[in-house]
Amino acid sequence: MKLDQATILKLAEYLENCELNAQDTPKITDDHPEMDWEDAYAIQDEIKRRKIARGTKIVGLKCGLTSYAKMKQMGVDSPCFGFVTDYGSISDGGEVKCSELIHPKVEPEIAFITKKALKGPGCHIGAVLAATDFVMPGIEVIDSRYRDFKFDLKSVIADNTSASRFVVGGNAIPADQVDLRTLGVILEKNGEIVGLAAGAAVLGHPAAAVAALANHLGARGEEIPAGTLILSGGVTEAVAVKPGDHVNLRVQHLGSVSMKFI
Ligand code: OOG
Ligand code: MG
Repeated sequence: MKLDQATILKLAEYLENCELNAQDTPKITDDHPEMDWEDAYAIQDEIKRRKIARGTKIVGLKCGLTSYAKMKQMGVDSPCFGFVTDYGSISDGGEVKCSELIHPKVEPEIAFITKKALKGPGCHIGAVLAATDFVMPGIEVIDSRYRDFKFDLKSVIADNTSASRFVVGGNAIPADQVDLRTLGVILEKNGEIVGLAAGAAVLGHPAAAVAALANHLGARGEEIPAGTLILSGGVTEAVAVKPGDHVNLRVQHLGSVSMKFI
């Protein structure tokens, strides 16, 4: 760790307030270039602690920057991990208030729900599939607190990987009943196709993203508990949305899920 505890607490409070007040900021590494990976996750952990202390429930975990399309769009070269909250959970077909957000974008994702705990190191696709209860389609709304979505990996990890809102729905299908690599994914905005891909866009197999999360947590002495919702990461580039937009995601065999922006 390169930052002292007081700086970690201060940056967590600052970034969380940016989220809660829908206020953007230059990336935090501009003022703290010495920040390391441990500092970045320590800031994210402190944001989580603040939320829990205020009564917020953590309702799932997320993998980010797991597809080449996303890494290329954001100019980074490795995945990151974060969490999603109760107030971020939107019902299928539900509304997202843009006034609460800075510059929202949507991403099509495959969501996993576990039935057994997963713990790294050495977690692999097979272990993930064996521990998965079912998979579902999900749309994640990301809303980086950084001005114009300009960040580096450490800044975005500290900012809970741009997590904001999400919806899951459609059909809950056991993971062994579909080939998650060839699963077709179609993202539509206002009836037009804005993203097209197959599951393999996520690290060759979406379960590899969940394995990477388990290995990341394992290195910190933590695990993915049974019954956890995990967003495995945007399959295509993220697409900007504004009030009035309607977004629908269709995933082969898994049905569809949608949200409206007001
Ligand atoms: C970081 C979050 C990325 C995903 O699915 O790739 C993410 C960002 O692009 O702002 O959630
Ligand atoms: Mg995402």
